[in-house]
Amino acid sequence: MDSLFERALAGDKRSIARLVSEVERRESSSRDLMRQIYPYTGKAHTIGITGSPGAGKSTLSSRLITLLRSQGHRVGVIAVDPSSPFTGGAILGDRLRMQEHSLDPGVFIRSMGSRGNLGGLSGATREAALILDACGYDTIIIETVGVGQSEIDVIRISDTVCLVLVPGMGDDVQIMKAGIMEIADVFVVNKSDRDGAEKVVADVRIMLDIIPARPWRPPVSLTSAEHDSGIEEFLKNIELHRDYLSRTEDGRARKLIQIEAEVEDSLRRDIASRVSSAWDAERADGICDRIEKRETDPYTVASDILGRILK
Ligand SMILES: Nc1nc2c(ncn2[C@@H]2O[C@H](COP(=O)(O)OP(=O)(O)O)[C@@H](O)[C@H]2O)c(=O)[nH]1
Ligand SMILES: [Mg+2]
Repeated sequence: MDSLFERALAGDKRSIARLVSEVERRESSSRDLMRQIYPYTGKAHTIGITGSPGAGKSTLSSRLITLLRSQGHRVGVIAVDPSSPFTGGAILGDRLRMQEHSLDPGVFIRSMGSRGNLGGLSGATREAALILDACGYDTIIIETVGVGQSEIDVIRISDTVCLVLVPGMGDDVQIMKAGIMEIADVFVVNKSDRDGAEKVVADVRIMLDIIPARPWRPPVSLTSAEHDSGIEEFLKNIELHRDYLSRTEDGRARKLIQIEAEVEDSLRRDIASRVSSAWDAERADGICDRIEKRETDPYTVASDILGRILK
């Protein structure tokens, strides 16, 4: 075991940060690291917090951290934000909102851009969460902007998915967005200090009555992260879901979804990197000129490359 890993396991934040940077770079060397780490994982409860930008995910996370810390938990936070490579602003916002926890040795916070990360959240975020799990953070919060594919991905890396809604944002649309109802384990209507929050709660409950009932009925929390209200009940709902998972087949099914995703992502990543290096070599060799002259064709070239990769 290398000493960096040893120091990280002992809780040294700088070493943990270096490990996370290593998986974030997505180099093939990180695979060996993950192999070493994996046996130490599987203990943490992972909470995914998703919802539109500005819904209050970071503010809520910060409140949750305070509460979890008061109960003696060690908390890891990974904030994923697709907008970060362009503006940097959102990440700065997340940092500021969670700043008060940055000196707490029992809290580890990391922002990650999701740029270029095939499969959105998967990959680097999962591996970062596994690192935090191995390093003794028993509760891990993954904050992700709910756009496009990422909210669907969040189920592949979280035990409990929390969907944050707010009044005045075209709520029906927020709720109806494909797949959202199905993946949320806990609903949170934040900004209860604003008009219309109760209406959103009622709308969510109506929606839950309409969709086919499942053994776990997602509870709906009403919070004002800004005014620190409703956070205890929100956390209680998360804990109810965690307990539900621990005593039912649904819990095992969720774990299997995550494991399948781990293998599949790793496989895809491996194949993708081999394809691109084989293709780069072929291209540098002038294969496109040969195709243009009709000496060969794209289909033969592709299957030749694949044949060589799989050999
Ligand atoms: N009025 C009100 N504003 C809030 C509440 N929670 C968060 N905010 C504000 O909403 C803005 C976005 O919050 P942030 O946590 O960064 O949202 P995120 O993009 O989902 O992470 C910030 O200006 C917060 O201060 C709340 O409960 N009520
Ligand atoms: Mg945020």
